Amino acid sequence: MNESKTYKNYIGGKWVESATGTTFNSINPANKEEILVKLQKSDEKDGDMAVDAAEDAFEKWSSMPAPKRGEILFKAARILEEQKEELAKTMTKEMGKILIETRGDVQEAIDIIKLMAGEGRRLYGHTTPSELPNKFCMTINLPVGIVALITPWNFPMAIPAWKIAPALIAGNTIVFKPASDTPLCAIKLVEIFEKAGIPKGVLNIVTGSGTSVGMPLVKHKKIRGISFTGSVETGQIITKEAGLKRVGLELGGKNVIIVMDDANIDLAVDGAIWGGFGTTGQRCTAASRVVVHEKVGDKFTEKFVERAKKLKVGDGLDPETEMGPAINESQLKKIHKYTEIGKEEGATLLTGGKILTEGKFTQGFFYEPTIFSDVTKDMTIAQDEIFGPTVAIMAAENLEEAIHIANSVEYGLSSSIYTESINNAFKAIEKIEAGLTYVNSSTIGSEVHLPFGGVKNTGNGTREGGIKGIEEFVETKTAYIDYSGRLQRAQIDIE
Ligand code: UN1
Repeated sequence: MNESKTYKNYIGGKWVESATGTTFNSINPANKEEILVKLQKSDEKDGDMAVDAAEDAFEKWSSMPAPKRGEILFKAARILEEQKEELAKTMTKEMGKILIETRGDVQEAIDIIKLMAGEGRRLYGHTTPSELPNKFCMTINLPVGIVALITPWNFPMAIPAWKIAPALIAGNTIVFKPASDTPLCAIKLVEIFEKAGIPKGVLNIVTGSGTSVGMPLVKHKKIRGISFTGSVETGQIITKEAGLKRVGLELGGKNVIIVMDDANIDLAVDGAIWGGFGTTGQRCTAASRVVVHEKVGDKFTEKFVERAKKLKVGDGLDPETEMGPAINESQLKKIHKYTEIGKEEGATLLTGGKILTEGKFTQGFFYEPTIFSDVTKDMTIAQDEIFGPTVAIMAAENLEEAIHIANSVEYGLSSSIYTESINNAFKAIEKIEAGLTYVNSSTIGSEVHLPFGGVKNTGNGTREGGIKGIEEFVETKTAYIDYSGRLQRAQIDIE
């Protein structure tokens, strides 16, 4: 990779420098000395320019038949497929997660783009009988307008694609503001859409911080919709600042795995390792709590800790590595702060709990896979989203208590239960307060054609993925067509 390369914003079909004339670095979290590229440090003016470009492009794009828009999406998916390996490597360098996971991230982007491309031939509205004769009633889906998409660093291509693809197929034009930790992946995605033939101004990207460029977009009068994935705090600010714009939020999680006494313990351990330490625990769907039936607590804990101790931490590009670094220094410090809090509050640290600083770890943001036991539901480590490789084990006497613990948090994104009992499984599906419940698999690994999102403080009710994922980006128009040739008054001329 060319280390000195500077990437520009993409506005109105042109790669342009920021009005600020300044740049920032994207670095490798496995080696902070390695500057990957430089990006534009944009501000409000750049955002305004991007909004104007999106406005200019709107009429033409929204008038293009949706199946035709779909063709461009299909082409983008094909280019992504061709470049999958290269993109995965770039992503591992920029974000840190291991190669099999970054390949999965690119694949998730491919899948959602294909799904939404196909939606171009559906975008179903509905028809329904009228209460009056010779009258036809239907709904159609129209675009919201210019939308701002603000995305996180943990899924640098998949999450932007979850938002870009449905927004495009529905006929919206976009200003995309990616996370400052992974702007290169975002630029690569936009380059692919450019190659696929997206008309100028339809998809614009501005890189820079949330405060300098994200927030002005949130407040911008011409923006009609905002889709944001990130922290609860930022989600709350967006809700306040967005006024009456349509807002889609996908915020934090404090996801639980329940392990029942009849569970296949080895399978549950596999799930807890994958859910707790995959992506270094930096997923909103990470399994940061495991509630174990007291009858199998010791057995599960022993096996889980043994496996966690063996996990190979390192640079995600090394095929031997099983867990990469944290994204940046402040995240690393935050993870460690929670270890200190866990100890202070009386939880038992079973393994991990240290920042790795020796040898190959000196240049990166590495942390040990960390497990606490004797955690009670009100402890800070059982409540707060840590976004790191830290798992809290809690004990429960029975399913009712396990579900009560599961629901004792402000979040409600993902959840899982390991059990061989169909009764336990269905009770958990019904009673756990979460947008997703997995049975006999971990809390992570949603598929793009099903809805994704959560309850409580995890969001505001919108869902991404699947057919529901389009709802965030369409306005429903209701149309009545009266072919009676006379005045027919609803509710009045009904005899
Ligand atoms: C996220 O962490 O924000 O199910 C999304 C999963 C992934 C998506 C995670 N497909 O874990």
